[in-house]
Amino acid sequence: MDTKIKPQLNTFKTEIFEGLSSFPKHLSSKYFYDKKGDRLFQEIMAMPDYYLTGCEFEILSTYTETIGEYFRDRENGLDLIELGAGDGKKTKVLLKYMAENNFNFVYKPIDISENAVELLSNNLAHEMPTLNVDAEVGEYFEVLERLKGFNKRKKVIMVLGSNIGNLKHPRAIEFLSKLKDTMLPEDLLFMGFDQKKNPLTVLNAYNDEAGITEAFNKNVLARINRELGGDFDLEKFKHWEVYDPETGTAKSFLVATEAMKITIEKLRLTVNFEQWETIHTEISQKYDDKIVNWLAEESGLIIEKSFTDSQEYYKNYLFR
Ligand code: AVJ
Repeated sequence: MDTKIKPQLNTFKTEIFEGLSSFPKHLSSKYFYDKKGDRLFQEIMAMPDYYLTGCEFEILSTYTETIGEYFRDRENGLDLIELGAGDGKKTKVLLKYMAENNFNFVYKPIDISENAVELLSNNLAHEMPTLNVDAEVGEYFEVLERLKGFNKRKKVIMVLGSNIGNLKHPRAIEFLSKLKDTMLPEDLLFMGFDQKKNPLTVLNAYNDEAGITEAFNKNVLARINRELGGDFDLEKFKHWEVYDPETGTAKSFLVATEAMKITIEKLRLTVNFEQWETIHTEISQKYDDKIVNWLAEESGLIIEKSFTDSQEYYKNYLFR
């Protein structure tokens, strides 16, 4: 474990240093996810305003058999690799179908949060004790190389939750192209993309009154305080969400409500904030068929099929 944590800590330090020294300031949303962040994200997924989880759950529950049968290989079985598995709540619908219908498969959940991977492994060991699970901690671009080792039989790569939405289009294309490079002709990629819709519906998903999204957004500052000896006063930052219906990009910011000087001991860094200065923390991209077609084309992937929920808020695409 130690060897896995150290390089991650260094990336964390380097990226925080870089982001807070830039103008305008930015911090990556991948750093939301520690024990506290995972718990906040679970609360977000349970909020009615955060429609994404319910929509994808509906899709997976409605089309379980169709999706599952695309995955099946009767001869050699398959490896089911999930990037950003989180709590696995939605995936379990498919896992149960596969387990009950004699699929021969290994489930390999990968997540950037060590805490999430540990909780999911323990949960599956209890709930589905016969399931073959091989969990791992890692971030997307880091685990891509390792996927090439899975070419002994069919593999299905899953990325649910519209997690790809955290990447701007050029980076998404880079990610999809690299996934494609690990895929053999029989392999599949199953991915969730939140769709463009009433702008207010999107905005409300990232702007709850209870302040759960705010706390989630601020958790990156809390982590800097906890792990790097920072002295951010979280009360002095405001969560701000914008959604641009033309580009389909939802963007999160933390806005400094007064001028201040922050010190981060372990980075030997002081950061000055002007009043109303921003830190950009996350994008949550929304898509339509045209954009997904374009992303697929640019990455050399072919859309085999897509599935949507009854409100057409969300889509899961099957690529080969
Ligand atoms: C897990 C990246 C898909 O962007 O919708 C939820 C994270 N951020 N509320 C998203 C998130 C604020 C979420 N993803």
